[in-house]
Amino acid sequence: MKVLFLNGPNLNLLGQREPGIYGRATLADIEAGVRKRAKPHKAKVDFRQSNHEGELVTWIQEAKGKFDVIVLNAAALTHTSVALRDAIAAVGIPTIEIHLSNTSARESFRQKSLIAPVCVGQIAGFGANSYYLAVDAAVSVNEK
Ligand code: CA2
Repeated sequence: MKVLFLNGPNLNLLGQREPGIYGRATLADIEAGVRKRAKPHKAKVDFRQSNHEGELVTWIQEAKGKFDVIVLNAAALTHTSVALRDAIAAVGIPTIEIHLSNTSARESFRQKSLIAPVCVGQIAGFGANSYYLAVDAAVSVNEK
């Protein structure tokens, strides 16, 4: 099985600022943890980050026929992007929305996700563990 992990704007800054909210792990640390968690499942992982909405849309479109599950931390685009929502709906690949922080317990503008209605589920609030739990969720979604 092949899983595409996509990370949105500013997640390349992880570990450098706001450790109280997002933790001390860098995105490279998290990628290494995801690969470790995927190994026993024999799942192949592609792990990417972009600060550009259009690039994320292109990657979602290109995933069709190549990946079984998408795991998406769309970062701030979660709350604004109709384009990402439409891309997820268009490709029809089961997509899991993830967040480091518990977005439901934060500012009101973070409590609305435009992508949630087109995702199979959400994992939020567990820091880097949200990514590792998403590996298990991706495996179970693919077994359905
Ligand atoms: O909790 C999450 O994973 C978020 O997707 C993170 C986004 C935020 O806009 C979402 O509401 C929730 C922010 C990612 C930016 O990460 C930073 C990392 C270090 C310093 C500043 C921002």
